[in-house]
Amino acid sequence: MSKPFYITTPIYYVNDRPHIGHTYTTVLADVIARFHRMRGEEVYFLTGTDEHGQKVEKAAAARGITPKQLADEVVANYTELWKAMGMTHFRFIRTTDEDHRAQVQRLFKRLLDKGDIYKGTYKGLYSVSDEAYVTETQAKELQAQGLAHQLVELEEETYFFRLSAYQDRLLKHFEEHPEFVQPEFRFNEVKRFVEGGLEDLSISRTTITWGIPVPGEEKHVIYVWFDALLNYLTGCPPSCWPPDLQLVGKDILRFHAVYWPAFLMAAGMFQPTTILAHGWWLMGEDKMSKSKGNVVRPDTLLRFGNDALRFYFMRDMQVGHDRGFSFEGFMDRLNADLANGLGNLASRTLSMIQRYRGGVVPVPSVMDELDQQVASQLLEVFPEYLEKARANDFHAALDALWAHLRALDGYIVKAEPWKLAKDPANDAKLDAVLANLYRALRATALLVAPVMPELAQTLWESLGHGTKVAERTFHGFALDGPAIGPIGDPKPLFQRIDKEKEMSD
Ligand code: ME8
Repeated sequence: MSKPFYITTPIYYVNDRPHIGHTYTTVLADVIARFHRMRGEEVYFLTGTDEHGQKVEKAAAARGITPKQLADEVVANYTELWKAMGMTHFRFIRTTDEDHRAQVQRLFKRLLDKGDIYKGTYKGLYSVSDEAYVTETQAKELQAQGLAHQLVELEEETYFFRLSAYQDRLLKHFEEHPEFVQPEFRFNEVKRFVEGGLEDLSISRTTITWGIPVPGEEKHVIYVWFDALLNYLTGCPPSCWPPDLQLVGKDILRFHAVYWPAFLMAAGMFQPTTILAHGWWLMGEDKMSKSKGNVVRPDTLLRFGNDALRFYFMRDMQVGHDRGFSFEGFMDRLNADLANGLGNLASRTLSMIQRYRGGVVPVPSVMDELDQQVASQLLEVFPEYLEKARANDFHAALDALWAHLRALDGYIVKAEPWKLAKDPANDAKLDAVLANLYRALRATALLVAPVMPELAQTLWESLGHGTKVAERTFHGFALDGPAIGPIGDPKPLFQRIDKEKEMSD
C-alpha cells in the first residue's frame, strides 16, 4: 500500500475572521484533495489555526479579552465556514491543542540536546506585524513604505536555531529535488536567498507570554514560526509522513522553503515533496489583507453558491500568479461559464434526448466526420484535463474543458438536431449527435466533481445516474460507454446572476 497523499494549508492567524484569501487556499487544498481521492488515492488533508504570538496577544488586549478567548471565537468562524463549504479536511489543528504543545516542546528539547538549538543574545529591529526580526535592508524598505511604526528595537536573551549550519544541505536538497518548490520562478528566489547566506534564527522570546514555554525555562516562549511550522508534524498520523503537497501564499514561502526543511533536517525527518506557493488576490494594486482593511469576506460571494465560488477561484486564478478581484468579473465568469456555457449545454442536450428519444440515450451506429471529430476531441481533452489537474493547474485544466464545451455549442449549430429530428431518414445521424453530447456531459460531471461537488452531482443525476459521482475514479472510466439507463429530470445547474440588479443594490 502506498502512503496516503498528505496535503496541508497554512494555519491561519486568529487575529481576524477569514477573508477570501484564506478561503482561496483552503478551497485549492480541498479541490486537490478531492481530485486525488478520485484518482483512487487515500488522502489526508490538514488545516487549522496559528494562535500564539504577539499579534494575537495584542488583538485580544485591544478587545479586553484573553488570547484564548479571542482564538476560540475566531476558530469558530473558521470551522463554521469550512463546514458550510463542505471542506474535507481530516483534522483542524490548533496550535493551542495539547498534543501540539507537547510535540513542540519535545522537538525543542531534542534539538537543544543535539546542539542545533543554543542560548545567546539577540539585539535588533523586530517587526510586530511579521512576527520576525528584520534585517537592516528590510527595515529600510519598511521605512520607505511608511511602515516604520511596525518596528520595535529589541534586545533579549534568546534561543537560536543553528540555521547557518544548514545552508549547504539546503542547497543540496534544492539541487536534488527540482520539484521541491513550485512554481519555478519562486524556487529561484528561494535559492538566491539561501545562497546569500543564512544567519542563525532566534526562536524564543522573553517579551511575550502568549505561547508555548521553553521546556524547563518558562520565561522563554517559543517563537511563533518554530511553533507554527511544527503543526504539520503534530497533525499528521505517522503513516502519512512526509507531506506530498504544502500550499502556502507567496508571503510565507521563505518560512516553508528554508526554515521548515532545516528544522526537519535537524530532526532527521523526511522532507515534504512539494511546497506550492500561490499568488495573492489583489484589490486594485494591493494585496487583500486585514491590515489594509480592503478584504472581501466569503459570505458576500457564497450567496451565489459554494460551487460557484470554488469554480471562480479555480478558473480565474493561475496558481503562482497574482489576480485582481472584482465583483463584476466574478459575476461575468459565472454567467458565461456556468449559466450559459455548461448550464445551457446541459439543458439543451437533456431536453433533446427527452423530446427526440423519450429520455433514452441512443447508441450511435454510424458517425460522420464531424461526429468523429467531436468524439476524438473528448478523448484528448479528458487526459489533458487530468494531467493539468495533477500538476495542480486547474486554471489550465478548466480552460481546456471549457474550450471543448464551446466546441460542442458549435457542433449543435452545425448539426442542427432540430432539423434532423424532422425526418426518420436522419435517425442514425441524430443518434450520433445526442450520444456525443451526452458523453461529453458525463465526462464533464466526472472531471469537475473535485471543483464543484454539488453541481457535478446534480448533473450526474440528470444524466441518469443514481450513484455518487465523487465515489467514481477517473481511472478506467469508459468515455464512450453506453448510458446506464434513461436520463433523469433535468435540473438547472446554475441560476443566472442578474448583474444589473447586483450592481445597483
Ligand atoms: O501567515 N490572497 O497566517 P495568515 C491569497 N499563521 N491568499 C491569501 C491572501 C490573499 N490576499 N491573504 C492571505 C500566516 N492568504 C501564518 C501561517 S503556517 C505554518 C503559518 C492566505 O492568517 C495565504 O495562504 O496571515 C497565506 O499564506 C495565508 O492566507 C496567510 O494567513
